[in-house]
Amino acid sequence: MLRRIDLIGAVSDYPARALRELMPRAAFDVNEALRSVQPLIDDIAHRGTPAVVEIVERFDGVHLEHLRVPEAAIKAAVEELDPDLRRAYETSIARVRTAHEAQRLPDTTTEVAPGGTVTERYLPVGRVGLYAPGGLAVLASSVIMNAVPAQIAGVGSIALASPAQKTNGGLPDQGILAVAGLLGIDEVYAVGGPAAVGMFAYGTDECEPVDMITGPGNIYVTAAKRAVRGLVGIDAEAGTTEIAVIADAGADPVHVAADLISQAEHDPAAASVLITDSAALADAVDAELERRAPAARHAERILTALAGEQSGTILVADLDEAVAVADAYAAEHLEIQTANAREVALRVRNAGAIFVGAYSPVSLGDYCAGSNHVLPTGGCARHSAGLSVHTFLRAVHLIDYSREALEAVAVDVVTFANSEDLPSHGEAVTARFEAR
Ligand code: HSO
Ligand code: ZN
Repeated sequence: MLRRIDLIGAVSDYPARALRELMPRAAFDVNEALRSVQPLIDDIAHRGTPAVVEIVERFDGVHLEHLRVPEAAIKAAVEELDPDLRRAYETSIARVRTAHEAQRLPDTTTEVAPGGTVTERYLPVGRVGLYAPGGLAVLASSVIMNAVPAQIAGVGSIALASPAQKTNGGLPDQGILAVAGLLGIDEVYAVGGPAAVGMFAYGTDECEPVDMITGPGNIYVTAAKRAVRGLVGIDAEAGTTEIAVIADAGADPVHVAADLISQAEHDPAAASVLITDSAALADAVDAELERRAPAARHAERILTALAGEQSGTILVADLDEAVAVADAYAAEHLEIQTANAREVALRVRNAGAIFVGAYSPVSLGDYCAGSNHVLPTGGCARHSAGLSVHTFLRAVHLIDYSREALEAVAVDVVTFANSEDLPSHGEAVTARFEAR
């Protein structure tokens, strides 16, 4: 079922880059998408609301009288919530809040020299635009994962945009509206795709511009975020979902197969990767995939994803090689289904999030673990982390030196400045100590 890549005993033969290139991964060409997206963004920058309305009409087939969703519609979505679904939403919100509260950072002041301090002050971004996709992926859970860290960081103004749904009278999806209501977000726009990104970045007469845009989306949303980056901050570029599983001979093939299928369910381009030192386990997982995948509700998508070049089984000699491969792949989600799973997990350097042992599947993290599910894809876990309270904070230094503290270090500033042929820098210090 999964194609096999045999690296048994050979992992350390490859230099880092060559090993990375052996990993199953599909090309993701954001710049190509940018060519069609840039004109839309430019149009919104110039014409504002009428451009947004036209783009929404063209791509989502909905004519909007107003971009903003009436607050009554958000209240109604909460009131109409099925009680079981409401409990699930509330469990998710509560756990994500609990886990993310721990990410808050206190301001810290360090005395660098007598009378000279540097204070690290964490300031929240002023206004954030959150994007929640529609299409294949109307994911209310992603609203929770974006909004809760922003709220805990202290972001004062949070707006949400999600595509107008023909099936919901031109409003965004009911689940998205209900979650917004439960989170206390009342500024919601029925705008999707690149139009939402353009609206947030440039602002229109109906929507104040934001300072930062976060939230997942398809390749066109990602391209739009790339187009406005710099004017506003953005979170990491989100690609298609990935799961990698390190499993040994003792792993349960049913768990492994079910988890590989769970993320393949997102998208025909999703990646499901098994890393194992046991050919018997690989065979058993394949057999289980053959059994389960065709019976799944989204069988077609899943089978396409599993058969794609981005998915596969990587055979290795032992767990050391498995960890080296996992580091080279740098999965968005990495599961460890081995003996001493926690010990193995602690050896991994590169992954968006690591799920330890038999009872921590990725889908727990997608909803109710408390962890964040907005994670780096496409190997970006080598240099980036998932969404967190830190995403919405800026560390600002406060520099506070007394006269004596400055005088004590003046000679070094002058010497350093002169060495860079910038003597006025030094004079800005010495001018303070000259007799006048
Ligand atoms: N696995 C997705 C998030 C998600 N799954 C939302 C279900 N709903 C990317 O981490
Ligand atoms: Zn998922």
